[in-house]
Amino acid sequence: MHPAVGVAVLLLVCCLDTVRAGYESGICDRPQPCENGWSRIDTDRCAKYIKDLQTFSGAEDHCHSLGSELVSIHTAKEMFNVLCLTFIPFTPPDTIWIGAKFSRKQGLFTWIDGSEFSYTFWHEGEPNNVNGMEECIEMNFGRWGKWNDTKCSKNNYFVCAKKM
Ligand SMILES: [Ca+2]
Repeated sequence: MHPAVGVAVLLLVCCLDTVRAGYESGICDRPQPCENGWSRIDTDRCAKYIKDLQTFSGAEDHCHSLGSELVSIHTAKEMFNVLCLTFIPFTPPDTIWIGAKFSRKQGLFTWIDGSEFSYTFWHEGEPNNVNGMEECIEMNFGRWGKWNDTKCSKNNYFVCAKKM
């Protein structure tokens, strides 16, 4: 092997491990607080992880009762912040509702808070719309963070967000 290739491989292994170690332990331990148990996810929004099993519409209703909407995600940074709200090290992920739903009228996924749907973090092979029945998006599917389209009648935990 050419020495430069060996160094490149070593660097890759070292740095992937560093990222994984940070992800598994430290980086998620410092949420920026807002108030009353809400955490900052971007410059003008705070979010709250609700560990209550609800259908998509049940989760929507719960968020509305808190003056919020199911969370929308637009950047990798927001994605990471939402993931960290739900993250428990060395534990299999719980799937959670985020605020995206398929619009039959438009033929695409939209955020229910009306913001632009441009960023995605799909699990490999998703969205696959099994039996034409999967119109809501859950995250933490199989792997931390990853998105899956699924039946809106499923029960999941969820994350609400509001401007604060
Ligand atoms: Ca699916």
